[in-house]
Amino acid sequence: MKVCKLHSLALAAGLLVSASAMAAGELNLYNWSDYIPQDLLKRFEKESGIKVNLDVFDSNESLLAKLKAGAKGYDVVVPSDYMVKIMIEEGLLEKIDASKMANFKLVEAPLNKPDFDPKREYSAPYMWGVTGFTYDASRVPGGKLDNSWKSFFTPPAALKGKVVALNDVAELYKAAAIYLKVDQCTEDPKQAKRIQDLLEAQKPMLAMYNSDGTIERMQAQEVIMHQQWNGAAYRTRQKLKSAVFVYPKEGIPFWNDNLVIPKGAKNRDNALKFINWMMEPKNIAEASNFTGYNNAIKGSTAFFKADLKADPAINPTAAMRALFVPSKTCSAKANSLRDRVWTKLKK
Ligand code: N2P
Repeated sequence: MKVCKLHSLALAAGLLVSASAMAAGELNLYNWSDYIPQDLLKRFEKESGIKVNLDVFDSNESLLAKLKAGAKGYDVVVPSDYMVKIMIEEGLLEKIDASKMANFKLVEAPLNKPDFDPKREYSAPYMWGVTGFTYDASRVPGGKLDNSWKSFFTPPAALKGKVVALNDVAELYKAAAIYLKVDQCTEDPKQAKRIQDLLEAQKPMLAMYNSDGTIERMQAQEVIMHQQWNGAAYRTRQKLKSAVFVYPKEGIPFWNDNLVIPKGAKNRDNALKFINWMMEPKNIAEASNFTGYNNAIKGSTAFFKADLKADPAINPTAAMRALFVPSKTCSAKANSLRDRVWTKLKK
């Protein structure tokens, strides 16, 4: 995307451009939608003199496609765990040695040495969370659904057309694999077919596949059930008290998102400054308070809003953590099976 377009986007989003900001240059941030508060970006602009332009995406796969298509002009982008690994392997990332940054000492284990980038040469942590589903208890038969992926994949007939799945192949495929007890990286066409059948059977129950606007869609009671990230679920509950976020008993995908610099970024120094700044407890806490997700920075919970700190969906108990299923980076064979399921499903 051209900088002028980014600029107008940022203006539309209400970011301030001060004279000093122009002097220190710019930072083009490409983040998930609704995933960083404008006020925090404004404060960064004020403290650093760097003007931030924000553009947004809705899945790891769209981010990858964008970078592979040769998008230039982004200085910081925000891939999840498995996608960091893919991007490293594809040579799409700058080496940033995040582990040598001043604030890196605050990164808690295990995210100081994650499998996808064990020395933190290319990435620094942003938020972490899980992907379950939310339902509106005031509108489901009997007021309660089983804590199982079954409730989402084969919902009660009364929910027909009132269920939404994320428009995200990785998230939907992983959830289906967990429910069916299939390896998320299966290379067996028979197992992939089982996932296909489950998703095809679910499709007539769905209103749509969409990863954006999940909070508003639930709060407006346009739909009754939504596959959702836990932070979005927390935000949904701020207005819709009857919203219940489910940690399915079969397991729940666990993810963590990361700040990285794409190869050839023009404002590398500003990007490094931003990444280190985001590892300050107060700054990352402000992002958590807005997004409703936890983070890996020691001392940040002291700045959390009380209800965020108290919410087990965000600060999970040991029993809940036992249900976490981390993402794996699958083989090309597994990915092509998965992508075929998706293409067929979306036809
Ligand atoms: C928020 C995006 C959450 C990121 N809209 C999930 N990895």
